[in-house]
Amino acid sequence: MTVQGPIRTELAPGRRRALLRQVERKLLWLSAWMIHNANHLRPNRDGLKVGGHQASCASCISIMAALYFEILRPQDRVAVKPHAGPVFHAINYLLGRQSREKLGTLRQFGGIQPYPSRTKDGPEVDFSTGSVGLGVALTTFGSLVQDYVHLHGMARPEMPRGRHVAIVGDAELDEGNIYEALLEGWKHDVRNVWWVVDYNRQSLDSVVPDRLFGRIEGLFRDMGWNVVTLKYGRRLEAAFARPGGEALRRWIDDCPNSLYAALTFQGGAAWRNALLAELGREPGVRAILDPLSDDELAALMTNLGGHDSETLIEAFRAQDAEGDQPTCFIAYTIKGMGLPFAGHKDNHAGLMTKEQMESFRAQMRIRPGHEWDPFEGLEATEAELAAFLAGTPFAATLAPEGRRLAAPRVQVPDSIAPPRVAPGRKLSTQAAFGDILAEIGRGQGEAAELARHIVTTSPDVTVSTSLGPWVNRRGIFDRHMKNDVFRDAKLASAQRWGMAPEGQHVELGIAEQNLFLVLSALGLSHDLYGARLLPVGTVYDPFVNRGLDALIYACYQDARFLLVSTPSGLTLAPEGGQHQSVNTPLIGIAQDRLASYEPAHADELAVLLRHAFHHMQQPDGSAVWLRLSTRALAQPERALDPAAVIAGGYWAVPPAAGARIAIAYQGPVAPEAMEAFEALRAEEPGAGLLAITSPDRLHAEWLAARRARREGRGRAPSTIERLLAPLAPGAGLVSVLDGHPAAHAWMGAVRGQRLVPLGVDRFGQAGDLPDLYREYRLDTDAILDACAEALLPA
Ligand SMILES: Cc1ncc(C[n+]2csc(CCOP(=O)(O)OP(=O)(O)O)c2C)c(N)n1
Ligand SMILES: [Mg+2]
Repeated sequence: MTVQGPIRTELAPGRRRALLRQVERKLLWLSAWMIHNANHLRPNRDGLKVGGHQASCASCISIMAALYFEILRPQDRVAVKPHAGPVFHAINYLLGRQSREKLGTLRQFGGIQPYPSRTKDGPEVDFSTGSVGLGVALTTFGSLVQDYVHLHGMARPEMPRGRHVAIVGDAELDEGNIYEALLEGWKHDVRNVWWVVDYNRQSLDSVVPDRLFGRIEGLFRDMGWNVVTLKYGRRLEAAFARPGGEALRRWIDDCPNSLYAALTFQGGAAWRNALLAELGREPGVRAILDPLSDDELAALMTNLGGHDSETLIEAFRAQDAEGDQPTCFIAYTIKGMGLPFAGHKDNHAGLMTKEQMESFRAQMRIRPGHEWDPFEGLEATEAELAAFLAGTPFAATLAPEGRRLAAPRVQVPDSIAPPRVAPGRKLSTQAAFGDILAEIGRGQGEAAELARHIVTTSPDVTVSTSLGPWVNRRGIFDRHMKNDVFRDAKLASAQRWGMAPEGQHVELGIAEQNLFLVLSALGLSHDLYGARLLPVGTVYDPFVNRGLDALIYACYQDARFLLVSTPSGLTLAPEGGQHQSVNTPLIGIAQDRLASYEPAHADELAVLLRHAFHHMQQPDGSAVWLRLSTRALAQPERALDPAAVIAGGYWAVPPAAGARIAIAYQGPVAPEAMEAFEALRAEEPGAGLLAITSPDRLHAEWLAARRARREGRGRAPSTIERLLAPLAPGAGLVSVLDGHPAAHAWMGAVRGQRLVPLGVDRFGQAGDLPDLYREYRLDTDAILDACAEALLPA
């Protein structure tokens, strides 16, 4: 059942506030009940604690209620702090966008995820959250991409720019990626971003230090943000205005966070003791405190800005009127507000006991059996509450298709030609990438539409990853026109770096997490802003690791982009061990929703680039990753089967039926493999040479085929099974790549053949390729030694 769409009627502002407070009560109840239900009302079959965060939810009820029911408009996009997921789902339930049945499935298989998930929780989730800090930063880049779409004339005419709002846990501000994003946002003059900090001064383990926020506030201001601090609610402000009130304010201002939290937990009597002990002789103070019951005193002392809907709404509205300057609201709150463990430092994962839940139920006036009823226990009539909900701006429909927009696909030419290489000239995959993209950048013929929708981005390695010629053709994106000073002064440079709103390259500072967050935002543009972009991000392969959590996060959200990581592996020879990537092929295999490739030659690269632009637009597609190199190789003349390159491998030289041995290579070690193969063939004429373009795709298809067979959904062999079938059952297979050998080692299990995997399993070091290939056993001799080993009788 969903809440029925009610009839719109106008409500007086005062009445709306009263109804909002009732809705807050409902959100507090529903979020706590969802978590309670998950923990206590379902059979526990494995003895594991289910968990949940009732205190984190309670902390931000008023903030979220004020935003969703008064401030947000349909075009706004929100990242909800991970542990407030249940509040978010309860809000959608009240708005008729979430079903009652689903609310009961929190943390259950197939049910609502603990932390809001775009891919699993449906179209209401704008940004997934969970790994703290990333969702917050993503709002900045989402806003930038929204501007990009508008400035390129790709936005829907009827859809205005929305604000990007993050509801932020205060501990999230310890994550470094937040500051990287702040700095990058400042450079790009990002607008329309609000971060609302649920400042409960508690994280998971403890109460946070008192002086921290002064520092953080200063940082925001330095980055051009407005900072609005909402420390006290209306009732406390009223008390401060009375005689003795200033002393009370001073006392609270000076009260250490941990003492304040402890008194909150202890309640009214403890507040009175503490206040009287320190302020009892201050004129006027007793007149404020004495008339209040313990409960009233506790309510007064916890009347913080983040729990006072009028304070919140007034501040949001005032900021709204100011314009589009990025704004950080620091809303003071109490973790667990309204629940028995309010303020307790250990409450992060605390759950109400069954007894506590029963008394909470009584307090909320919920009858047994009516726990999920949307209006149960509230004073207002159902009709009035329904009218209130219908009157919230956010309840309006964003687009006919809902909050997840549809964008037409971009036409990709049937094939993309590899660069022409003069006979005898060698070419690296990185150079070929630059050439192909530059050619697309001419925007000629069939590639015109493709060229318009590509957006490139790079963390300060634009030129060194070969994007320069593309950028020269398509320009750098900036919200404002900025001339290229060098060009204007007629100083020679290969790069033309004028910036303009119509530019198609987003130049980033060096922080790799920002790269992946920008790719996330660009790669969700079709869903969020209704315009399909084809993002291409370049980075040095070893530094994928530096942004890895943000890359995983992008994939988790099903963002669609092309990652080009180059140069890679030992081929960065003179750069030494910190620049030579080893583990990236394994990341490529392990990462879901990311199809990873390492071509050796330019013709393969051209096939894969075309595939990437196509694949990232398919409903069942994914992001694509190409691992490239600066090692120039002689280019073969041949007709390639694109499907084989895309599937992950093909026989460069097919083996004879029943062959005893084959060599498999991946990427820029192709010449060593080919040379070893020629020597091997002299003795083993039936030997085969296998070109691997993607151990990831081969492995994924192998698993999928086995799954299909197990489940009776067809018996077709996977590509790797087909490829290895001609070899003798006990054949030897030597595999080699410039990366960790485990990327290939699994192939021995496909048909039980004897695989000797060569690759790099230790830190690299500076050198030239002959030295390094010898040291790390990737050279021709090592491959031949491995062949001998593979041919030894078992
Ligand atoms: C990157 C990352 N590190 C650690 C965690 C585990 N964790 C979840 S919540 C949390 C503390 C959250 O505190 P805060 O952001 O203040 O949220 P609130 O107090 O509102 O619950 C931690 C450490 C996580 N989810 N993500
Ligand atoms: Mg906190």
